[in-house]
Amino acid sequence: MSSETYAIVRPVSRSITRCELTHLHREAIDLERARAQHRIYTQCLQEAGYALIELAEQADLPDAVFVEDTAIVLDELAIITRPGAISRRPELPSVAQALLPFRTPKSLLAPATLDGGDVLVMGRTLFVGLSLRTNEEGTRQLADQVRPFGYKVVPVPIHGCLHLKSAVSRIAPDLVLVNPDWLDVACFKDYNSIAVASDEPHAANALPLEDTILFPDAFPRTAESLLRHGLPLRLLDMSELAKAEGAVTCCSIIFRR
Ligand code: CIR
Repeated sequence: MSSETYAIVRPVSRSITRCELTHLHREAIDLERARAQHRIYTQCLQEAGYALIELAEQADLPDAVFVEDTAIVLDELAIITRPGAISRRPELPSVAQALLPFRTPKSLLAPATLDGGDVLVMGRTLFVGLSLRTNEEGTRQLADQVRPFGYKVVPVPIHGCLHLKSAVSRIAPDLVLVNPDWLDVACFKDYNSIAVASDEPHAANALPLEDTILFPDAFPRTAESLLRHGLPLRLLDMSELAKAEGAVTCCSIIFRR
């Protein structure tokens, strides 16, 4: 447990039914169910010992629950992103405000675009997905901001999914969970990796907490494989947020004081 670890979260907006969708067809989202699922998610963060910073609901910003996309917070600095979806840019000021007591947030300038879901931090290496949301200029500006602190940025082209972290996520310091169909796994050759079950392409997004890994209950074969590797899982029903193309990393920004 670490009392010095924070998690920024935001309730599900009542307008989530109008969320951005890129690779999924629109399906009815049950707002109350989405909110109940999100409450359990935030409870898990609290149980892990993280201090919650709960932003106000942004009723008219459909995707505002997916705070991950709005900021990259490292030990030394925070960067407010410039999301590729214009509808998401009004989410930024409240996140920047919440970060002010901890970091002086830097920003990215047009024509850069970058979503937090495209940034996978593995120690001092930041893998950045080149996606429909994040462009090369976003990657370049991020690299310029973090280089003075000893971080290296590695661009990773992705295809078939929304964000880099739809295709790969960190489940332990030297271990990633990956969908090899959506990126070139050679980019992660310096790490151990576990592939998602071939019939569960959306299973590569997991969120490691202090003593457990948050993982959607929709992917039983991948979950079984993770358990076989001795990894502790906390299974969550994320069905409603998944219809908005969200998953477990998207709903929080976790950082140390
Ligand atoms: C969007 O398309 O922006 C939202 N509907 C989903 C964002 C999910 N965020 C994430 O994976 N980091």
